[in-house]
This record gives sequence, C-alpha cells and structure tokens, in this order.
Amino acid sequence: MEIIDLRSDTVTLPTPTMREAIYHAELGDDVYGEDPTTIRLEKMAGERVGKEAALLVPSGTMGNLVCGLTHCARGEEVILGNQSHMFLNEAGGMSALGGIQPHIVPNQPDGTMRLEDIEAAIRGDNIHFPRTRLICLENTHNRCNGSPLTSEYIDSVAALARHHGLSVHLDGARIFNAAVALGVNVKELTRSIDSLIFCLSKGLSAPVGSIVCGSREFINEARRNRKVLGGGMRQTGVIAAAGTIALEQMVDRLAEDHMNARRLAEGIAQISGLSIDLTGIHTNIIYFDLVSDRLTADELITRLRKKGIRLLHVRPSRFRMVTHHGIHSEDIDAVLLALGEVMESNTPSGTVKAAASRT
Ligand code: TLP
Repeated sequence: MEIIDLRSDTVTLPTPTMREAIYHAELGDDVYGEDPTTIRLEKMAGERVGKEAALLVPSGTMGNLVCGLTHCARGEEVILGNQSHMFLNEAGGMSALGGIQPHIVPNQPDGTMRLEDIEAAIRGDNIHFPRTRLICLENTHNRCNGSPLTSEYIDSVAALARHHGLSVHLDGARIFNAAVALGVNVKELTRSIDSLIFCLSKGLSAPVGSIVCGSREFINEARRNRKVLGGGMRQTGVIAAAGTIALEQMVDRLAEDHMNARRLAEGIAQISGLSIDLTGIHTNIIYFDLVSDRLTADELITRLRKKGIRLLHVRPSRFRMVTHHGIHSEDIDAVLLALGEVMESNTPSGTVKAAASRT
C-alpha cells in the first residue's frame, strides 16, 4: 500500500539530483574548515538571506540552541511566544544547557506577539530581575497554522528590540515558505534581525541539516558553541551537497505545497464532524479538529492509518497535516475521500476521548 505521510515536511526524501550530488561531493574535514562543499553552501546561504556569514548545523533544534547560547549568558532572559517551537518542542535546551530563562508572551493566532506584550516583558534595571537579552520570532509559525510573519511586523519588533538594546533571533525553520507565500524576497524577512536559522531538511527536502546565519562575529562565536554541543562534524560535504540543491532547486516549488494545503483544508471544511478555520491557512501546515462524537481521535488515526494515511495528533481532538514534496495533487483527493469515508462510516461511540498530546 502506498503511504501518504502528512505528519510533517520533515519526512521528505532527498531528490535524485541530491543523491547524485552527495555521491560526487568534494569532501574535507569541516572542523579544520576544509570541506569545500560546506564552505560553498555556507557562503551561498548567507548571501541568500542577506547575512555576512553562515554555519551548517545538524538540526534546527541545535541551530536555535547555538544562537541562544551565542546571544545570552547564564541567568539572562529570552522573550518568546508561548506557542513557539523553541519554547514547546526543543526539550528546554536553552535553560537546561545554557541557564537561559524563557519569558513567554502569548502568540496571537497569526503567529505574532503583540508589541505591547513584548514591551511589558522586557525587564527593567533591577538587581532582582534577570537581564532581558533576546527576542525570538518564528516564521512561518508552526503551531499558528504555519502563518507567515510579514516584514513590516518583523521590522517593528526589531525596532522595539533596538530601542531597548536587545537582539532578535528568528527561528526561520520554514522561512522560504514564508517568502513564497508572501511573494517577497526572503531578505525582506531577515533584514532587521540579528540571527536566524532555517532548515534544509523540511520542505526543501534535504536529508539533514539547518543553517545558522548572522554577522561574521556572531557566526565565529556560534561555531564555537556548535563545538561545545558536539555539533562539529567532519566530511559534512555529504550533507552540504544536498543542502545546496535544496537552496538552488527546491524553494520555488513550495508554492505547490501551499496550493495542496489550501485544497486539503477546503475539502476538510466540507466534511461533517471536522472543523477547520480556513482564514489562517497560507502555507503548507493545516490544523483541524474532530468535533463529532461518532468516533474518537484514536479511531480516526487508526482508520486513516489502515488506509495508508498518516497525520499528527497534537491535542485531544486536534490534528496537523503538512504538505510537502512527497505529496501530489492526487494524494489530496485520496486523503479527502478517505477522511469522508472514515467520518461517514461510524456508529456513535461516545464523546471524543482525551488522548495524550504527541508533540
Ligand atoms: N518541527 C517538527 C517537530 O519538532 C514539531 C515538525 O514536524 O514540524 N523550528 C520549527 C518552527 C520547527 O517546526 C522545527 C521542527 C524545528 C525548529 C526543529 O527542527 P529540527 O527537527 O531540525 O531539530
């Protein structure tokens, strides 16, 4: 049975061109700064987002952590959204390993944090308080329907940060989805921020790797922190070769994933027993709720799985689907058909049961 895996765009596989590039990659020891393929990718990546320098890291999680460690000292504070990946899904790395305290502010449904909420979270000069050092944004915002943050919003947060002597870090795991959805050059979304990460291994389909970008000075220090975390790797050209293809060939096609996600969402809106807010869907991530007592969340997942469809269960009755390079227009039709059948074919089995959150 063919599997339609909508759990995440992290499940994408390297393209034939990437596999070919990996095979032929020119290699060296990157801890000595001698891997030519990695040097080329880092140069290309920095230029692409308008930053002086860049650094290849194994994952987005390590990239965000490296940036946190580079910006902040122990006991300092980071302002970030209560729905952000850095707060919810990175195992508390900044506090566990960096002694950095998160100060959370509510994320609005569009992924923004209100400027007044951010400002209220900035600490005054008082020996009782931790020092605020950094504000973190996420673009696109995973938990907030994959919403893209606009350059105007990002610039306004950066202006506020500068006014208070703070830096801004962007978790841009899916920054190219944001640029494509907004129809802007990615540099517009990064021009006012101090550091960012983006992932090669999500919608861009590379098998491994994320990139940290910032000033040359910042990246020199980030390289040191990557080493501290054990992220100094050797013949990284095997990763960088695929990452280069990801940047060169896989960005523009993200528009197709966005169209598929839109069609999927519109189809779900027609299925009785499922509820979805269509207003916030602009990229490749959609969330919907089970609002029927005809079946439980676990039954929905199991029945779809039997039909070869995988999705992510995020809250008791909430699900996430993510479109990507491995999902084609026909797959959207198949998923809508299967969802319709699953929702139709049930006898009442009580109210929707709570199940443990899985992400
Ligand atoms: N997100 C994963 C899961 O961890 C939830 C996914 O399937 O969406 N920032 C953002 C906004 C992310 O969504 C992710 C991964 C990361 C950082 C971390 O990247 P990796 O998985 O490379 O450590």
